[in-house]
Amino acid sequence: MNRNFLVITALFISLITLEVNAAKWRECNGNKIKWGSNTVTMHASNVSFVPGSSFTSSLQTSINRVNDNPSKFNFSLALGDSSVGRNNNQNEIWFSNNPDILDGAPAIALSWRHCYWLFGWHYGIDEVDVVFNVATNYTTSMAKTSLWPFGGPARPFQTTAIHEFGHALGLKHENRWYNIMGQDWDHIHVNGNTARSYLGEDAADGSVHLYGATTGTMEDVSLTNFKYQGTSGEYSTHQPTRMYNSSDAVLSSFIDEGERRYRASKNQTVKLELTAENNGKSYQEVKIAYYISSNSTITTLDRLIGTGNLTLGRNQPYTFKRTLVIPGDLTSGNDYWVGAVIDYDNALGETVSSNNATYIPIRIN
Ligand SMILES: [Ca+2]
Ligand SMILES: [Ca+2]
Ligand SMILES: [Ca+2]
Ligand SMILES: [Ca+2]
Ligand SMILES: [Zn+2]
Repeated sequence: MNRNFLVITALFISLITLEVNAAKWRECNGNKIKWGSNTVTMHASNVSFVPGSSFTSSLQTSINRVNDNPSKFNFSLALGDSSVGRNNNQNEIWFSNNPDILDGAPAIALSWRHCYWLFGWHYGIDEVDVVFNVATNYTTSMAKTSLWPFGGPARPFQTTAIHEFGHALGLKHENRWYNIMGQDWDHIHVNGNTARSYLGEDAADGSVHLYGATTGTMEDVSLTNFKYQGTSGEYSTHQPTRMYNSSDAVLSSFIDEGERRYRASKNQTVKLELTAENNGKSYQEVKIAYYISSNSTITTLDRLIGTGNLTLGRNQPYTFKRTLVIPGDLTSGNDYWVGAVIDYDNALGETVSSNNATYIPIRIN
């Protein structure tokens, strides 16, 4: 085959790969539309976000989670704004019941941008307002029993806020992978009884595409028991990861306290499915260990049933299956949790280590 043709083909493929390995943003004649500064202040309404209230602390947590990104960009949050409005040259956050703003949405990020040519291209984000709908049943609780993805009654405020601040950072909706810029409320981490909101690998990668990698240190790998399901318009939809038999058939199961619990037998060879993410700056080769636990909190003190290695670039979440054998000395009829801890040997200095373990519930036949 012609040598030049091969080179051109390789270049073409690498360009395509770059395109698919990315979150989505707006462009102006090929330039990514973003803030002109790497630090942007959001001003919270003093009526909607009373200092000391649970929504105010939840808002600060959401900002912090977005700031757990490996790019140069950070938001800062200023409380006590006594006057908020659209297109007033201030970035603001408030709760509203105004259908002209929300059009039925649970929340919206309104952004004003410029893109024009005047002896060169001029482009950027000028203002973003994030408005939450007072009619949405938000909760600031991260207790599983409160939250939609675990059978609870309310939508997690933090996941929706992180999604909107993702827009404020410059990201558009993304429906190709498990990611916060799709359906936000089941983009979540859980270990034990408390869930945790987070930005996630794809949006972290998007932040670096827009603003460049931080010159400081930001490394973070994580596990979650959610994965990509499909698309709903511009949004990705997500579902819990599952347990399979050795032939990749999903094990029989039932819903137990809002989560799917799989039926497994002693000595059965099963496949545990989880999603691993690299939310940090650098490519990582990390160790992972698999455990069986008599409660839903997986730690390195639980019973070890396997170890392995993962290589994780920062691009998209990696959903994988791992073959494990259910121990023969478990008690029939009892509930257990099969889980994993990524970086169990703590070899990696991480910004966040509370997102390294997760589980899938089982009951022994
Ligand atoms: Ca204001
Ligand atoms: Ca404003
Ligand atoms: Ca445990
Ligand atoms: Ca971590
Ligand atoms: Zn959105």
